[in-house]
Amino acid sequence: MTDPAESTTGVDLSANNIDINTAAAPVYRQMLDIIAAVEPRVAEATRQELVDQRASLKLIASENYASLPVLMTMGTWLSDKYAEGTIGHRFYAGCRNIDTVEAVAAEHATALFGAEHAYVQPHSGIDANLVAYWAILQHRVESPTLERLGAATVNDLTESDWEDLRREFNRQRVMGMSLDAGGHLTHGFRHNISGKMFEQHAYGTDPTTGLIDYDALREAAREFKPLIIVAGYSAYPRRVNFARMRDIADEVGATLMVDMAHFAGLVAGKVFTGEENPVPYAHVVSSTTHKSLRGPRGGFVLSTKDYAPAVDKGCPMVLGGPLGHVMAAKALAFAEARTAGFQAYAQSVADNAKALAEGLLRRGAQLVTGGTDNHLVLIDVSNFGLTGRQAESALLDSGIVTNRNSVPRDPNGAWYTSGVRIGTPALTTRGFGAAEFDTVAELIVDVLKSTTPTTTSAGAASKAKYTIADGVPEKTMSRSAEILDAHPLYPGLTLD
Ligand code: DSN
Repeated sequence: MTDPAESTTGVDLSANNIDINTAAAPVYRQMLDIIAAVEPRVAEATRQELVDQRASLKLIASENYASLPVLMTMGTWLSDKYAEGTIGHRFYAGCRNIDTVEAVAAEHATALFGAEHAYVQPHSGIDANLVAYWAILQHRVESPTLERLGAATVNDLTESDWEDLRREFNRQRVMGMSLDAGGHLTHGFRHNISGKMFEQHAYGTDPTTGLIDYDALREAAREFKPLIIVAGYSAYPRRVNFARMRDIADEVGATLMVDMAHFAGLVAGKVFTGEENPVPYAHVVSSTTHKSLRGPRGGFVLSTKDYAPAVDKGCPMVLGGPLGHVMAAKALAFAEARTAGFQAYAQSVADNAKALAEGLLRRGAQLVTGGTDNHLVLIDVSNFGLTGRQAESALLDSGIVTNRNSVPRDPNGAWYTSGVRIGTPALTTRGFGAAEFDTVAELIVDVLKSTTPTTTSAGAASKAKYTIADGVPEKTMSRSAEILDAHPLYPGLTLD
């Protein structure tokens, strides 16, 4: 179980000798009054969001609750400053305070992850991946091309040299995990610019075990010869061996890029160590700050020294001006993640996911890969006769917030899907332990067993419509309220 002193704020309250949640209550009440004076609907939606988050079982694997100090740090005038460029090398005057917060955030990030370099400007995970891709392209393609053409910088290129360089960029290849195996759109898929920048080859998982088949991946990489191999996922419920991924990348001359957005908190919290820690093995690591890492909404990139100069060109190469207030909040989140309390939290996230998986399996749910050893579980809801969309909606009707997700070789495609993805980071922050997650498993299975697809006019089962047995949503919400009330979110923060 997470230490209660840290369970809902992320900071050691006793060390600060202050109850941050209670101290923040009048501040937030005044803040909402001030916002309401300009646009009451925004103030009301902000207040209601807290009410909603407090009252629901938040099980979206990519969400969490940041500490109040992290949230507060985002609401300052650091937002008002332009600071394109890097620390001490800006395109605008007057950036000394932005330099300070960016340097502090980078210092904490490098120490936390043991990285050679950290770039904390990306605004999101997609942005972090774009920075990483362009850094790899600059390092691996642009620099050698400039050298071959005898140019010191791109400014020295003639028009026909430019044509050469563009052709070099255009024929690059990337390998990423397939979407239905749990990969992410930004790993070379067509709904993201990465799918238009690169020729992509997806690697899947073994049809029997559901696990990454490293031998098959090696064979495919030998054949495809990618410039970049991307490891990382958003819906794969298992750990990855990054030493093996690096070995494959080295064999085929690829750069290993790891997108650790989902599991950064487990790396920071030393749950993923040795060959499961991507940082010593990847050339470039991208991430978000707001998922299991429990920081503000944003991204960052870690890299080896070799890639650092190219990574630092992120803004203005592919990013808008850095968000000073968010970099400041990232600094706080990284500092929080360096505490022993965060390590205990991260371990609980993984332990709770196991308890949730066991509770689901015991009650007849079918899980992709048969379980989990990270922070998420993927239920294949087809054995309840449902699509992922129906399951997601029925659970939401019952106060359980999840999201539908494809399962490997999903017959229902990416819109309806056959899966529901469930994660433990947020409710672990509220202090849920194994017993509470077992109750969560019971509630989920009750709802799924009580839901039936509606029959269409043609007599077939609808993929979207459903009915839930009378009283089940109400009963579920009342059971949830008992455990949620026992683990309040930001206790002491009263807004009425
Ligand atoms: N939206 C994130 C997730 O839910 O996994 C990734 O983009």
